[in-house]
Amino acid sequence: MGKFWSIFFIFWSIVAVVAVAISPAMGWWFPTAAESPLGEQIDDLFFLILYITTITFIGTQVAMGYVLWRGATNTDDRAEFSHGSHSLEVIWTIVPAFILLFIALYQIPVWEQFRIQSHFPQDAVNSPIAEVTARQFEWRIRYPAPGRVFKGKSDIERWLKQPEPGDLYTVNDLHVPSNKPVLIHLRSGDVQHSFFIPDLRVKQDAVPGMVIPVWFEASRSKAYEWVCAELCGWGHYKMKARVVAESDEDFKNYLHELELEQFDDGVPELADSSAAGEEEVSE
Ligand SMILES: [Cu+2]
Repeated sequence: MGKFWSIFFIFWSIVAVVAVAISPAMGWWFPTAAESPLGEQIDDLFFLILYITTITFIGTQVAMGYVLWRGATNTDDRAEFSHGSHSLEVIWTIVPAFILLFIALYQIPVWEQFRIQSHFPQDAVNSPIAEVTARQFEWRIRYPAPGRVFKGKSDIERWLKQPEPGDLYTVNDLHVPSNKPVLIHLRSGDVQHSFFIPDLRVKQDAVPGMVIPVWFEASRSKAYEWVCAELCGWGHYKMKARVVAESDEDFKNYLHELELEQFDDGVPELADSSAAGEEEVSE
């Protein structure tokens, strides 16, 4: 019976080790590969930590398997009574401490790019693509007027404080140029929400009272799923939107169409009205 349990536990630890080892190749961790340059670096960090924990896991499972097997087969051996080992305690405190310190230092460049404003791509910072306001239960988007050039930080702050007549508005459908860093200013109109584009590995809380710059870069031209990742009320599930990354030209065309739609005053074009007038005359 003792052997049964040792084989039982060793078997499942082998299954677990194999599952962990093949998981990156099988794509079990992420819905798709990261589709942004920074996202790729974030995934690399994830897999680095996965490899470290896998090696640790294999070590502990082998040790456990050995103890179980030895206990089941060497029935003559008596268990040794001990008060613990000082040097072992020191080793297994210092080794994980160094591993944690290594991870903390190694991830700094990625964290800097993602969160520290002075490390953001400056072109994106100087011409924010839009302001995004999360509210129960939708994402409101405000683009600066097409062609609007920001003259420095204070001009951007003024635009964020005070909407301008040429601004373009839309909901749940953020268009951005692909293959270059873009920046949005994120705010909340009510409670806490979270701006999350899973395929680009971008996630940032929208906090009431704060305007938070968020930058990202889509490597492909396609529509990305965009969701709220903070339980923000009964309609949280409805905050599913999309981010459309497209070529510069398509993006410009999109803004142009949005502009035509928004500033349509309902009066027929001049050409149409003259045609109607001619008809009247001929009657
Ligand atoms: Cu929300």
